[in-house]
Amino acid sequence: MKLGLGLYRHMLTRDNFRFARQAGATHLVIHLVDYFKGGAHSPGDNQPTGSDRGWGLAGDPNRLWTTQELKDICRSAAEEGLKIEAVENFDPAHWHDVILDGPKRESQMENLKTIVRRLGEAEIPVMGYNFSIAGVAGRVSGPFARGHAVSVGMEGPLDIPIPNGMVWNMVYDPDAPQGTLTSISSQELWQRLERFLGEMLPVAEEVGVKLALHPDDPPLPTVRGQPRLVWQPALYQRVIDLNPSRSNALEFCLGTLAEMVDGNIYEAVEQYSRQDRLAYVHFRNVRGKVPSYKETFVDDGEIDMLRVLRILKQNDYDGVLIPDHTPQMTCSAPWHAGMAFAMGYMRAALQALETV
Ligand SMILES: [Mn+2]
Repeated sequence: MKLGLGLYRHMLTRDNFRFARQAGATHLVIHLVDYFKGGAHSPGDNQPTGSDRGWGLAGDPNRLWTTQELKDICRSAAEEGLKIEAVENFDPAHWHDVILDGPKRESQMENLKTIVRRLGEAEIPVMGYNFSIAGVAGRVSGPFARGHAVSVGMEGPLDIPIPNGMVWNMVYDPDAPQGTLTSISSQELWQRLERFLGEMLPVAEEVGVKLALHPDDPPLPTVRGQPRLVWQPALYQRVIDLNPSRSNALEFCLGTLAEMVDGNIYEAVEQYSRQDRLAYVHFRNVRGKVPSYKETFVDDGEIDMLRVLRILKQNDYDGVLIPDHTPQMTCSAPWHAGMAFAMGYMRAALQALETV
């Protein structure tokens, strides 16, 4: 297994590449969506939480990430000894009507195919995505983790409707007419995913890219009045069964899976790693379950992370693990310190795994 680090868009700098390598990473997962543009939300060095209006403004609908831009990032990373394993998340500006089945769906499907082809050209093997109307909404931050470290969690469901012009917890049209999104059925949302996969996977396969679905975080049956897809561990199987393509893969988030009320995290790891469908793993820990849980330091939650690693090893998982989120540590570099702690833990755990 390989150690990686996730970096937000504004963190794609030489210094952060060096930080990642110094912490033992050989791989990076990069975010190209700017989650921190124009919103009332957490500081830029924490994961976004946002307000009822989401994290902030989506990107430029008319500007897709270019092959050159992707290759430049890969080259800068390679200069520091790192490989880009994945791009995590499409920009809502580029695919809102794919999720919403709106009038721009056809042209936005072309956007997504173009992006995946460009990843192929840059030799980035994975595109992570989260097929969700409400997105990662409804979480709060506070001094929830060990030693009053600032962390993220949920303290009750959020079902206020989503305003027009917003999807995936970001605003793509600030001038949308007043009003809110109509709720759709779970069946309708699954049909949209199936259609998306049916059109995308042949392209992804052709260019050697895996599409990796993140489960719904937080994993409730509805958030903001809209259905969710993967909100119990068993629902990941439904995604795999929708389309047999080897490019139909999972962005396997241990934290989100452990927040789910049904199932068992170790059985889920066994079930999905045995099928060789994990594109990469979000290796984080948590206490509690929806609608009341808190993210913890990696060694301090309810998941036995070493047991998870042993199962992954038994099933020959050879992909990348990244910390995903971690509590902020009290110092002048709260994000970096939190990540360095998680990376040190992961590095030690992987070394221990090799010696037993
Ligand atoms: Mn995750």
